[in-house]
Amino acid sequence: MNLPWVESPFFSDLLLKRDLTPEQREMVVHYNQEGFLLLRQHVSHQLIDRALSDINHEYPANVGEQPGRHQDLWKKYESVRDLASQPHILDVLRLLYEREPIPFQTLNFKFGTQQRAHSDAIHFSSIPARFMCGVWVALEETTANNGPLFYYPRSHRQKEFNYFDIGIEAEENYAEYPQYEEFMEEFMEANGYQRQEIHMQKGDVLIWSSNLVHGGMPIKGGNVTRWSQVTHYYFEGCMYYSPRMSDMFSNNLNLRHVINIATGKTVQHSENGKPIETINTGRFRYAVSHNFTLPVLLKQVVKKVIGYKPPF
Ligand SMILES: O=C(O)CCC(=O)C(=O)O
Ligand SMILES: [Fe+2]
Repeated sequence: MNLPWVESPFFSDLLLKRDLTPEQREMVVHYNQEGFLLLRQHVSHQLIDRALSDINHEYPANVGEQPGRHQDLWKKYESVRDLASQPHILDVLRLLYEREPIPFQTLNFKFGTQQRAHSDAIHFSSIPARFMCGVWVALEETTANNGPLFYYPRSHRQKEFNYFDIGIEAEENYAEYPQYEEFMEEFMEANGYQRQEIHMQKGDVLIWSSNLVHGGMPIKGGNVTRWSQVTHYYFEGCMYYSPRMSDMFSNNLNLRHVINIATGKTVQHSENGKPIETINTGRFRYAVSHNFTLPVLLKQVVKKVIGYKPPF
């Protein structure tokens, strides 16, 4: 199957063919079954303190004030980059996905996000599917008070729902997003998934698979911080796109410009390892097959951009 082996319906057979330590076996089985993996004390407190002192001034004093969230601070701070490319975490991801991991986006939060249930697969998907995951690092302890993470164990096995599935149109802003969140909440409830809240210590790491439904609990404790970093990862050898902004009906994918945080280099889209050229036409970045010629390329662009199919 063209899927990560930990997501394969043939996982049990594949597991027999792997030469793993008991600890590795436990990790991959848990990830396969539950869709997440908790690694306790996997990031040094020294690195976390360095990151906190770098980014502290980027945030307002109080919960609710903006900006509560910063995307891609890795471009500015080496400590954020280091958190996103921890060798030991990369090794665990290689074990789980058997492809080279690509950290491509960081989000740093001072306060709990209180985000409603969602799967990251609405924002980031790949072809072949599911070569994506989130890695959440606790930069301080999370408790019932400061808006800890929650997830629905085993929800990763569900279909990757997109806007088309629930009858709303692709969009660049977030106007329709609450409809998607409502759908996900209702779907979890109607299908018997149980929400679990997780409390973590500074230095603990949670890996969630691309389609695990998760979010942030309400902040109950008033003006309390919840410093955290999420890094989103892709894996080599895929096409990378954003379902939320793609027209899934006509298969017009909003391809992403992916930069590998660990190397600073742009990542080549590819079809099972064969390079795919892409053309940025504004809203959509079109894919052109790996064996294209100039006329084929022109034809594709003309057809996609003005909807006219040239007779050559
Ligand atoms: O930190 C949180 O509360 C949730 C973050 C999240 O869902 C994400 O970054 O994908
Ligand atoms: Fe998320």
